[in-house]
Amino acid sequence: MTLFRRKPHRKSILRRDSARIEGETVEEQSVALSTRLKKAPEKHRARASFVGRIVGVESNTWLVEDHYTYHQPHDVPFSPTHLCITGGVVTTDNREDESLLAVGDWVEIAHMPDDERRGVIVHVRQRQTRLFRRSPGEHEVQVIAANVERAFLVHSVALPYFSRRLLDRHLIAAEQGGVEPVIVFNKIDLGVPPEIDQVIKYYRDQLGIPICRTSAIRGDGISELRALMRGVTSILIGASGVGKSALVNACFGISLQQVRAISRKYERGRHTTTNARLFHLQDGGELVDTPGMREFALAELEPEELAFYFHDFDEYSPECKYQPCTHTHEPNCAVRAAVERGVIPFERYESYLLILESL
Ligand SMILES: Nc1nc2c(ncn2[C@@H]2O[C@H](COP(=O)(O)OP(=O)(O)OP(=O)(O)O)[C@@H](O)[C@H]2O)c(=O)[nH]1
Ligand SMILES: [Mg+2]
Ligand SMILES: [Zn+2]
Repeated sequence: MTLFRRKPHRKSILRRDSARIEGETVEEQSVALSTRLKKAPEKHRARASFVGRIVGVESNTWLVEDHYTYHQPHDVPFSPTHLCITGGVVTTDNREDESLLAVGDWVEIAHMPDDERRGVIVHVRQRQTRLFRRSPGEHEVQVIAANVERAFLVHSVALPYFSRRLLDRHLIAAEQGGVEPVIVFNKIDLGVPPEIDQVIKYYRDQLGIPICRTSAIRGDGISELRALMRGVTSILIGASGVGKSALVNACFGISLQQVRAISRKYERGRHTTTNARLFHLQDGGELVDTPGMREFALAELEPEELAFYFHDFDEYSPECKYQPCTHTHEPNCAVRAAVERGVIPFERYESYLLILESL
């Protein structure tokens, strides 16, 4: 898979988070601290007493499993966690314009003096991969999860309706973040309409994306899904109501996550899961369940880069008369010709145009 190369990160960027340290005046202390830290970030990091991984979040508290506990074999899906906050100033090895913290991050933590189970996040380590989108109504890049290797892009046959456009966005986000995609087509017990089946097959046959057909209720495809989860950190993403949490429960064989019927009136999910949460699989590997995301606005993407993520265009785009070609209005565009011949489905090209317009 060709991955888009991004600009190198600036090391140890300082960030001030909403929770400020106490002091005479908050601003004064904060400014003084950052000035000091800019000169000696190592000193700041030296405060940390252990390393851990963020496995969940509850209001403003991050749930962190320490390195040692994290790497123990897991008979149960979760271990006791440290309740951590950000103590005013945090250094990070990641980009400044994206979420400071996300489930899956490896962080360095200082214990609270009076309580072993509480800590302050001092530093965020470099993310190896990150699944991100543009947060709704804001400009910040929202990291949905960090350091995940495989993303299950969950879509359902119906209830809610299957959206090819959302799938196309998911695929781009996975590639941008360096995460391997697997399409999970859930609720097959409801019957698979041939036209949707056709669409799904296109992604497997033309783009080589693995597909898992599942029914969380009946159990179809669950062992296949579990095999794909073994030994890696995976994440489930998809619109609310497609059955992500039901799949978590089916994979673990216990009721771990709350599952709720979709709204009859709107045929949409009810946003049952509210925060991302990481669980340990018994036979190795971790799985992150996430809240439903109906909107998936792409971030860090320039309009002229978009076509590179449509790999079914790859065969044709070198033949376009104008280079670079946006495949919209240019004469003698080989991609548009392929769409007219029907070798690239019109809906796929339409997805491209819609995303292009949104950028
Ligand atoms: N028929 C059928 N229903 C399913 C299947 N999987 C999940 N459901 C139902 O779909 C509804 C929503 O399931 P959830 O697991 O809560 O969906 P979710 O994707 O986690 O939704 P959010 O947490 O809101 O993002 C529930 O009523 C489930 O019982 C399936 O394979 N077949
Ligand atoms: Mg859920
Ligand atoms: Zn073209």
